[in-house]
Amino acid sequence: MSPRALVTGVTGQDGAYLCRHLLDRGYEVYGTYRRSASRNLWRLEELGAADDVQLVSLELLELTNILRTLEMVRPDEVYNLAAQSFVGLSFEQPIYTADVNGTSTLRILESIRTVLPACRFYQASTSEMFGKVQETPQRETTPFHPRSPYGVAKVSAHWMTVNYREAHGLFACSGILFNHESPLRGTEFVTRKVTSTLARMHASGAGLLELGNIDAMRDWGFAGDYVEAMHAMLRHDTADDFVIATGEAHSVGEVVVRAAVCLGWDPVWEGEGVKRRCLDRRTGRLLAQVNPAYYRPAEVDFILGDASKARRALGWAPRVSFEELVERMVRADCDRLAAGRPLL
Ligand code: NDP
Ligand code: GDR
Repeated sequence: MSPRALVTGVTGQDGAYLCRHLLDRGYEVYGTYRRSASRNLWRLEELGAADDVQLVSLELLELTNILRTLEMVRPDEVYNLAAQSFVGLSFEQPIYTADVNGTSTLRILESIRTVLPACRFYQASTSEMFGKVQETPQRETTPFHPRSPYGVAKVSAHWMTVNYREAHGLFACSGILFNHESPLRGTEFVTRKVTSTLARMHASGAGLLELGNIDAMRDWGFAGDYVEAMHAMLRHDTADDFVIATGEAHSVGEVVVRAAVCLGWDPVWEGEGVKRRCLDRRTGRLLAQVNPAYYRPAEVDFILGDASKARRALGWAPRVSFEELVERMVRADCDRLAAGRPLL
């Protein structure tokens, strides 16, 4: 019999890549979506997985929805990817974010304990838990200091996952993933905001990219590589927590430069502080500028992960470089525009 997986947040970036990965390995895949939101299946469609995933409507805030879904699907593995995942928005909607990202993980763990205690559980934890970093690079033992309601909620979900493993013996893993991007990334996140805006500016000859903190440094990998690590954690002989990262950091300003180069521009950042602007040296065209409206009330300045435990125990390593990642994203946005498709 095929193994059966339940993936929450199947309409998101990681949900789509993980479903593709599991389907390719013979899994029967059930994906949850919110009935209250429009059913945006474009990511699953781009990966050719929309017809093969069995969709189940599930609201994470409703305990009985979770219990009923577990009883109906009876999965061998649950991947909890659903979340209010935009850090910036969590400052505006902290209570909702705490409930969806924090307490909902507890709802799922408690439901698994009650209905299906042998089921394996993956929690989508994050480098945002390190926030104001206590050491560099960050590893599984680095203390947390989250800098946003999003990060605080994810710390709570992480410790609940550890607690259900220790207290109730659940096979529960927490994957501490650093930023991972792809052509399927939402346009509210900075990498895709850069590639979609610059691609549109390139095609139309008009427009301007406005950004907040261009000095923020992130350890950026490719989402397709990272979902392989999620699966490997649940296939490992013991439940554990793992940092997943590339070990290389780049600034937001570098993402702009790399994307602009892919589009044939010769970009350079100039000026100071909020007056910083990125120009095309050849034509003098203004490509990007800083707009303090995009600054966050508290920022994560620099994060860098050490994934050596995952490399040793799971045999996992990233394959796509930063340069190739940005290039793939720019190319995908240009192709969508050329085909007259919207940049979703
Ligand atoms: P996305 O924002 O692309 O996807 C989030 C998913 O969660 C969407 O399917 C969304 O549904 C769903 N969702 C949101 N709120 C609810 C709710 N109340 N009930 C049910 N479903 C809901 O995120 P990613 O795919 O990028 O990330 C996946 C997970 O990994 C998230 O938990 C994120 O916090 C975490 N993470 C992501 C990293 C990254 O760099 N991408 C790094 C580390 C952790 P809808 O489409 O209806 O909005
Ligand atoms: P992050 O990703 O907060 O790291 O969370 P995001 O792409 O939103 O921001 C990265 C950095 O870029 C700076 N920045 C901007 N960010 C956005 N979105 N828009 C801008 O205009 C802009 N200008 C500068 C931000 O201040 C920040 O420093 C992502 C999410 O996927 C989380 O769910 C996940 O947990 C973490 O990555 C790891």
